[in-house]
Amino acid sequence: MTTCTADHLHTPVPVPPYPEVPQGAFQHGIANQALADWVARIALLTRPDEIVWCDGSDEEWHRMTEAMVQAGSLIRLDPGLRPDSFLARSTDDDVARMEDRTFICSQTESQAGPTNNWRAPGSMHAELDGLFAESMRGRTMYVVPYSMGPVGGAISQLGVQITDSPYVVVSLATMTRMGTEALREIGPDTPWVAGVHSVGHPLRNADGTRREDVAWPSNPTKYIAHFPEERAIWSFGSGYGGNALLSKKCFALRIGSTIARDEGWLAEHMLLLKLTDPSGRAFHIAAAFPSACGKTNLAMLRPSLPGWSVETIGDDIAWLRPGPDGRLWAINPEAGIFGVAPGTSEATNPVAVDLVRKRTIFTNVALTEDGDVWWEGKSEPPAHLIDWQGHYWTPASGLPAAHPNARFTAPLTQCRTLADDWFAADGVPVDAILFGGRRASNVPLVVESTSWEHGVFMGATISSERTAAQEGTVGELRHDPFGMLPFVGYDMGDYWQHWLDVGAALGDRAPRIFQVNWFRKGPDGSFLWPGFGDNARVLAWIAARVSARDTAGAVESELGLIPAEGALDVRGLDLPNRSLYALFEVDSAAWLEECDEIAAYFASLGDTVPAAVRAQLVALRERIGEPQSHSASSREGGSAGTATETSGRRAVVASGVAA
Ligand code: GTP
Ligand code: SPV
Ligand code: MN
Repeated sequence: MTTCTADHLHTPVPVPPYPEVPQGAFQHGIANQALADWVARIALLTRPDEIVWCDGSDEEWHRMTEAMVQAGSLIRLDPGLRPDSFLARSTDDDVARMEDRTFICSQTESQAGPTNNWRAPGSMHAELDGLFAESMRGRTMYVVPYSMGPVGGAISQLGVQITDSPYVVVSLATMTRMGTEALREIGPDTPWVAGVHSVGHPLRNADGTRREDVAWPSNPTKYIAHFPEERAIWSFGSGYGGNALLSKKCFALRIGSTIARDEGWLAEHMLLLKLTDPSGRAFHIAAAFPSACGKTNLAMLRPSLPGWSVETIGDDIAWLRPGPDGRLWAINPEAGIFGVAPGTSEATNPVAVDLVRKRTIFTNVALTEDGDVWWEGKSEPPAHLIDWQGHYWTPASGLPAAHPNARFTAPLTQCRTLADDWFAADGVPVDAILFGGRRASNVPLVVESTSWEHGVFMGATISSERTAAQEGTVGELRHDPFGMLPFVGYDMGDYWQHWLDVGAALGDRAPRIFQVNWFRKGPDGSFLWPGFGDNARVLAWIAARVSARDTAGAVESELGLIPAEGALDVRGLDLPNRSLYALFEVDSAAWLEECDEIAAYFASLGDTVPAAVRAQLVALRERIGEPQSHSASSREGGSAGTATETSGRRAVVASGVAA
């Protein structure tokens, strides 16, 4: 077995004439025979004009982005305003993850469970072979090796994606540790996850005649198919985000969750941050929120509380594994941020604003007259723009200038709040896990679970209003357990049981679990909580709770432990008592309805829902008891005094503000 050198990896391997590609033709330098054979087999199927092994160098990134500018698939932004930055515009049928085109092809349908689309692996492979047949004619096939997590780290994993999209290659170069170093890690017996991706737009017809390329090639037929037993992903027809960057949701979460189940760890849709209190004590916090519900923002939070700091480790995915010391250790397996652009501003997320000042690929944002980018919420709308579809736009156009799921792709090393911990090969020990969603009603600002089982119940019962991150109706409330509804690669009930098992193994070394909700609304429809930098106030309470040996700072509510009087620092906030009360109000009637709804949801998941999770629902219903007729009127009343009449326990929170 020869070792690999960067030299030959640079050189395109000539492929034609077909079909005499010898088995292992691409193995020179590749220590793993299965990898060499797989590349040859995919080339024989898809028939590209050439094969390029990507090395992950700066030179490669600049060469490829420049070629895409020449080809018209990227627009270079003004080099003075946004150096090394580009705008890509997708077609309007390829703007978000497509959950109805996403499949888990496990051996049996019950392994995939009721929340996933399932297809038998044999029939899916047959259909995909038909679609991929000669799908890369006239194009370059890129072989993209990458490491998820620090190369060689205890929690890290390796992957290789084949793609015919240069946009995907330059995105993966940012999003993962991509290139020669990762390829070198794949020894003769090293496991790696295989990803095959084609946009499905060959540049030559079957008769050899030329077919025009377009700025955003794609195919009306789309599949994002996962084969957990093979540890393989096949994606056809889409070039966007999680559909096409197979390292992200496909590998790190869907295939990752099945590997994690088999090996006793957790692959989660979580941000990871380091919180430091004024005394210098550090806490590591992981938080799972559904798509477009605030992970990137929380990971980069600028605390409004003096003396506190937040450093970023990850903003979307965390892999958590019990360590030799019996605690739960976590890494961010990614190297970049694929963040939601709309809503990002100096006021909401100055760190992200700074992150995207250079070397950033923007997708589906608007273009300004001077060659910069714009999106809703960035600033006052300019007088005119070119919108995300390339059309002239003015504020009177009545349509968003940027697509609501417009995104930026930038390296984490550009994040000025990046924690040194991101580089730590074996990750960080986790002190607290947060579950949250976008809930206009019912769910309080923060609640602490009373046990791991109760925390798993909190994760299992997350509901959230749909966002633009996936196709579907925005605003509709849907269950999204652990923020993982579209990302668990096996049966949902079995996944909950796996969480219970991991907690049991961790015992009293397990992180504490909390539920948070930044999105509760008042009667006038506006957010009750200022959010963003003020979320540090909630983190500070969580840190205090993690440090506390007893229930100091907390009181019981029907839903779990909430801040005691004065324990949530709201000094300096313009927050009426009425709002603080409403943020923690437990409306019994609404919660009994929610319990019925949860029971129906559990029933829809079948008999794999763990008994311990069902028992939590029974206990919750008992704690809530009969509906309280006066809860609605006290909400209207709006003073701490009125709150006292409703519930002595919650009143302590409300009176804390006045103090
Ligand atoms: P994915 O990348 O899709 O997984 O999203 P995410 O969970 O990282 O969400 P992100 O932080 O990008 O936030 C999505 C949207 O929610 C943005 O428009 C934010 O401005 C908004 N948002 C984030 N945090 C808060 C908050 O504390 N309060 C309010 N009101 N909005 C928030
Ligand atoms: C999400 O939808 O949760 C994202 C964007 O983070 S994507 O990479 O497209 O999945
Ligand atoms: Mn996400």
